[in-house]
Amino acid sequence: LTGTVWLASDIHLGPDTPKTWAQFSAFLQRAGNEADALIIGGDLFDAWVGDDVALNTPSEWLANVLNQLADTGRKTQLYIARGNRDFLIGRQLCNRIHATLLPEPAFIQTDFGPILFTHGDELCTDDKSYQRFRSVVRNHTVQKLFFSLGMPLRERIARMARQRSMQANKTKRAEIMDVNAVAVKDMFMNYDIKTLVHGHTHRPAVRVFDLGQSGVLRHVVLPDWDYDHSESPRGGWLHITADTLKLVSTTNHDFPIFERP
Ligand code: OKV
Ligand code: MN
Repeated sequence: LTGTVWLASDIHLGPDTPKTWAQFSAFLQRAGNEADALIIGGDLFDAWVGDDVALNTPSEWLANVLNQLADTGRKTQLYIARGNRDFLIGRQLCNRIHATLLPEPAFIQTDFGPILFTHGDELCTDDKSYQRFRSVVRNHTVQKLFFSLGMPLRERIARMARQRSMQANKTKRAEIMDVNAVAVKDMFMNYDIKTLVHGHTHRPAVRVFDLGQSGVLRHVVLPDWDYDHSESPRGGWLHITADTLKLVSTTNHDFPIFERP
């Protein structure tokens, strides 16, 4: 990708997130005008039970979202990655919004240099119960079974899964829900990269590790968006050009900023 690349993740849109949508909608408008490429790094939607359900009978809020994403996709190169919530996103949605589906992880060639992007949930290896859930719902056979069910049943299963997960998260310690340091280090080593970007943990940061002769490692964590349920409304994105890699906040510029060199 050449030029200005914007990267945002964990917007968590749903039927009850009008304020978050308003913020993200304004962001999409800007991205269409100011960015050459926009990457949505997973969890655009807080729940996703299949492209067929969403696209055949979209509710009013979703129709709005899809139309504006499609507008953005016509103006600027749009890429989308699956997250841990909307992991059932497929080609139908991508075609509808003029987006390219990213693999996981995704190698992204930018003017700043090569970047490895992954949503981030597979790096949370300390959360054993989540990793169990993940391997079940990502299983091909289980997904085929899920897709064979009608929309009302899929919605009911999804609602139950969300309720159970909310209960489980109440008793989990915060450290467990962060990325595992070894998993992050393995990612840098195995893919031989200097810049790793992920979202998911809702702990925005740009961490720079000085390797001396070998340069620096950059570990970027994207912020989540929440203007509807949080007492500290927030959102933001990663701005990438040839000489800049910085987190930009929708509300205040309270993120650490690093520019080259
Ligand atoms: C997404 C998460 C709910 C976390 C279910 C097979 C199976 C897919 C599914 C159901 C849930 C996605 C699709 C949702 C993520 C949750 C709760 C916790 C931590 C099956 C294939 F096995 F039941 F048949 N699902 N939905 N969670 O509501 O979008 O990521 S979801
Ligand atoms: Mn996530």
